[in-house]
Amino acid sequence: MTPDLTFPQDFLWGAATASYQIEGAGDADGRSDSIWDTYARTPGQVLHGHDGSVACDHYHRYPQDVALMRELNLSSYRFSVAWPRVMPDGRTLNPAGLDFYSRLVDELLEADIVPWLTLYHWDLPQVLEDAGGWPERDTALRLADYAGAVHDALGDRVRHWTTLNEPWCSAFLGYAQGRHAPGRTEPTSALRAAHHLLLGHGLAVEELRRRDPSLQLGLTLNFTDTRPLDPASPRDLDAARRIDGMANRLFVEPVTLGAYPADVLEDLRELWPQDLVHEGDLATISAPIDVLGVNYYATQTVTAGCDPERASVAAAQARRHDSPSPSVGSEHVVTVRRGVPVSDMGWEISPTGLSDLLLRLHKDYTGAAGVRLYVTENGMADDDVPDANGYVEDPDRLNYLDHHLRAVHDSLQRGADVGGYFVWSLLDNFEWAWGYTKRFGIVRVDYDTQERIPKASARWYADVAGSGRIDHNGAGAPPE
Ligand code: PNW
Repeated sequence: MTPDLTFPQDFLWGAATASYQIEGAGDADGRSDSIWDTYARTPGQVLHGHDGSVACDHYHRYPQDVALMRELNLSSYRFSVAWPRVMPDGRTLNPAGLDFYSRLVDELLEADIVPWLTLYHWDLPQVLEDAGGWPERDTALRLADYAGAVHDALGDRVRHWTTLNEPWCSAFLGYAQGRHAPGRTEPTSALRAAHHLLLGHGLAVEELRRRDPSLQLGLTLNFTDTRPLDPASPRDLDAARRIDGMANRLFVEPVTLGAYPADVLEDLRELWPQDLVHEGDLATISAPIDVLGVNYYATQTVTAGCDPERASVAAAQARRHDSPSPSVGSEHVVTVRRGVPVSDMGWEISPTGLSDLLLRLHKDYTGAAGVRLYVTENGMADDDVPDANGYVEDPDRLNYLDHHLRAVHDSLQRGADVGGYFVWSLLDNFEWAWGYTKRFGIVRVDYDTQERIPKASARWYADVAGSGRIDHNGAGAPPE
């Protein structure tokens, strides 16, 4: 029999969402377009032409959604603020838009749920993209102003502030690969975007810290555990080093160590703009934080595609994806399928990747500085079929959550400082380029009626969140 796994008393049990993915109310109360409105309206970008104009209609249904969170025993809720609601022209405050978040925060506090606020989860006001977007340094300054304005309104009630969600996606999916808004395919602009996102994070931290030194501040990064296809091949080892460098270290190192990784700058030698980093930027980017948010979904296996067989895999993949690589400077590296179980996104499921990652981050980056790790996203897209009542049995998702929570517990026992876990996502929602075709929710949303129906995984998670422990209730064997 597997023993019960008990988590620390103060461990936060949460669920996460993001503004554009759930709110809808695209033009309510003075909101302007974000880059995702524009991108979704561009034919061929989002599957089936879906967009976020209605989504889960959370903007109007938030009291019901907070009641649901309470039923699920959540102790925290991670949400993001839509910049184009708060500053429709990118600069001037729109009190009507900001007020939505004030009402939401009050509702959460009333329900005894800790608000965990993210300032930027990808919905840049279109006007700021029209002025050049993240490749422009000024956008970083705008983020800091926006952070200050949101703090003026909510700082008396919100203690946990995340500046950015997954700047890797914003920079490289948005500006290099073009698979996310704003859909640009300009490798150098993507590098500029990456630096300015990080600079914006640092400036926002400074702005918030000035206002209230006691806030819990941080950012959320996405990490992919990256392995070489052939660990004996120097070229595959180099491929894994490069992808780990671009996806993981390019972001975590400037923030926690105050320097870009030297090997990555070397890989990017011909692309990295020499005028990009100004004196003092790295000091700003490495302004002390309290929290590092970790979004984790999958492992990936990479190869340099050197021998003919692998080169043909690479070519076939490139044809399938029909879009440039997000791995600027390492376009020759390809991800290969190992035949391990995958989610509905095709992402390789590996709970041990999460425990290894948390330990690595604690040891190499955050432990010594007393920065606490939180898993700010983890979850699984699953193509569940509802029964006649709309109820979904989702054993694969339930297993996924179970095994990843065990991995978190394991990392705690091995010394990592992990303060909480947020499942992605509370609700089925607008899954970016995939529209509504991928369902990550522990709660099913019927997009015709906007009815919310907790899935089996939500009931299971409510038990875990309520008791603070996982007991062995029939979940299957871990995939690895
Ligand atoms: C994250 N990739 O996105 C986001 O923070 C969420 O908004 C999103 O819904 C969730 O994960 C599930 O996708 C990612 O292609 C999107 O590597 C794409 C990638 C990674 C993360």
